[in-house]
Amino acid sequence: MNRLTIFLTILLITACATADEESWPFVATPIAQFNEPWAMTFLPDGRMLVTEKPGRLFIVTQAGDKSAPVAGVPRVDYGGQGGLGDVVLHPDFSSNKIVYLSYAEAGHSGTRGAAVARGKLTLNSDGGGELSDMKVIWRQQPKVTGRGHYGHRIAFSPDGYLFISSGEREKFDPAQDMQQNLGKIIRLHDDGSVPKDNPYADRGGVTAQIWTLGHRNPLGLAFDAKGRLWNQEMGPRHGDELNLSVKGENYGYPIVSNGDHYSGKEIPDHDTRPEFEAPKAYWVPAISPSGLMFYSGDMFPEWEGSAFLGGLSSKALVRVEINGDDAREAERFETGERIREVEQGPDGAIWIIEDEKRGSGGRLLKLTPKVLAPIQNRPAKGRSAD
Ligand SMILES: [Ca+2]
Ligand SMILES: [Ca+2]
Repeated sequence: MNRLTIFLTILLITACATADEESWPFVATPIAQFNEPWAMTFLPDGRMLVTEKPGRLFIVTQAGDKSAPVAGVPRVDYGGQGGLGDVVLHPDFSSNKIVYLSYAEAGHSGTRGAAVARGKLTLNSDGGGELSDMKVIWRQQPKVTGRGHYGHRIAFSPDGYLFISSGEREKFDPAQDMQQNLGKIIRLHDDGSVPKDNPYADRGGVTAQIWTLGHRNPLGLAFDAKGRLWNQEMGPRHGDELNLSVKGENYGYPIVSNGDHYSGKEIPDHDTRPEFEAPKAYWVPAISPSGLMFYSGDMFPEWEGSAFLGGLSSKALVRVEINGDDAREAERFETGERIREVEQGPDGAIWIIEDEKRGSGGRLLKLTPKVLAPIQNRPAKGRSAD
């Protein structure tokens, strides 16, 4: 390319980005910046808990004021995709102050595994806080080498069960191995004990924890307004999925996928093996989903019931419309940055966290509806009746 072509290409890209933003029904306001942010959740007082992968947890106001790092975060195995992961509140947080953290935990001989710990968060008068009585209530078994595909998103069901997405740690077959809890979605009581009505409870061991199997790297787990559990997951080479996660079902990885192996080796598509649950929506090419939220707020009434997925490689916020059991991508807002996490705020604003941009952090952004033009600039309405 000569210089003029490069110049014109840059101009075109800039023009497109601007045109994109102009068409968005929201304004994206940067609120704060973090180093390798990974997950967030809202406290009852409207402030946020935000995790950073190297092992820090912050309390952040909606104006962007950040506390000192919260004390008492467990030691994490930081590296690759691993470190501090998700943060969620106990459904009775207002009375019991219990929070849950997921993170990569070191084992023997260079092995690692995701763990979930819970403890009490004490909020201090200076805007910060500390964790106490942290106790591990769940672990990936077995711990394996490598630093990828921990999954480890956490969600509480409306009836108070704790669900954890457990990635297959880039080892493929564990997703189908009922003696391991890798590549599964897990259902537990809030204290980590196994509910008696789990689909494989009578088999004991880690098998009893399993809610669904055949997952790859689920980086999003959320309940819709009807109380149904959904998970999204990274496909292999393409084939990212949004699944309705139904008790006891097998989602087929690595036997089937609408993507293929990175080596170029084909994986049969879902329609070749109808005995496995197929995704309700899938993406070829990949969007690389991270974060999952179902919208139920007042600020964007037209999006009631939609699922929102952050996109890493797609550098986008993806809106998926749900109709009964069907799901389809309805809109894609290309933000130009990798999106790691999506949440709905207490007032219905949408909050997103960008992924770390090599050495320069990732931003927390608040999305609110575009404000109407000032009254004097609006087209005259009803003048003739004056
Ligand atoms: Ca979250
Ligand atoms: Ca395939």
